[in-house]
Amino acid sequence: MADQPIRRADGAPVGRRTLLGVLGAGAAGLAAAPYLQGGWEKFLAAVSQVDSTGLTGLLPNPGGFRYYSVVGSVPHKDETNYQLKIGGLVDRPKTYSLAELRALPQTRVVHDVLCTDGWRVDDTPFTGVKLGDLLDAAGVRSEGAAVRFTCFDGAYSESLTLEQARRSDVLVALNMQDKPITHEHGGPVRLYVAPMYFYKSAKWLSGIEITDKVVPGFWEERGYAVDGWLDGADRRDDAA
Ligand SMILES: Nc1nc2c(c(=O)[nH]1)N[C@H]1C(S)=C(S)[C@@H](COP(=O)(O)O)O[C@H]1N2
Ligand SMILES: [Mo]
Repeated sequence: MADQPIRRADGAPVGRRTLLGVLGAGAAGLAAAPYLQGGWEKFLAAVSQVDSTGLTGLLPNPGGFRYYSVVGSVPHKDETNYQLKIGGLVDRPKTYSLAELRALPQTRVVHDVLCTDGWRVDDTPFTGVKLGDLLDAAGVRSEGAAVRFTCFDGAYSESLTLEQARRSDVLVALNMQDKPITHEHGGPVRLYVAPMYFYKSAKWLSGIEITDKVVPGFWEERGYAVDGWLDGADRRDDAA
């Protein structure tokens, strides 16, 4: 399985060159600057987004995951200042603290994680609140048809149809690999969409808005499929 070429959900092979292409000329400046300005995290973020030389593969890569961020630095949040806002076409908009999310029933989903860039981490457990439970609590209005996700990095966004969002393997995740999600991996709270490519799993989740149609997310505005379903055996589509 691991030696098969990874294809984008629309069938096109995806590689670092695709990212380079969509990032365009602005990426060249980004590659050099953050390292000089200091901060290993910034350097990793920049390199992992723009490197086409294979250098990324030589960087520390604990557990097989790569660190991705479309911005150079992201504020740290924890139980003292984290907030998740649910609004849009709902009867009961609500802002959750981390403690409130932790107090809700937790679901553990174990699935293979696949990035369109070609790396994968098999059998990765994520634990958190079913997105469907939060939607039920908010009371989605009849005009609601899709969900838009926003992030406290101030840049990334994602989307799902309401039907996709209500699947039992779509989580507002608090734990990854049975530990609280680290800042690098999008903590304290990230989305986890198990049956889709990992770009759908927005890190640093801060907003869930019910909309009347799908609003394409950050990468989707740059050519990625809105429906990010994994293919064939990788999808292991056993959840309703
Ligand atoms: N906020 C935010 N979420 C994001 C991204 C990002 O750059 N910013 N990258 C996406 C992509 S393409 C992947 S593969 C995964 C990477 O998650 P990781 O950094 O925890 O490995 O996060 C997804 N969610
Ligand atoms: Mo990705």
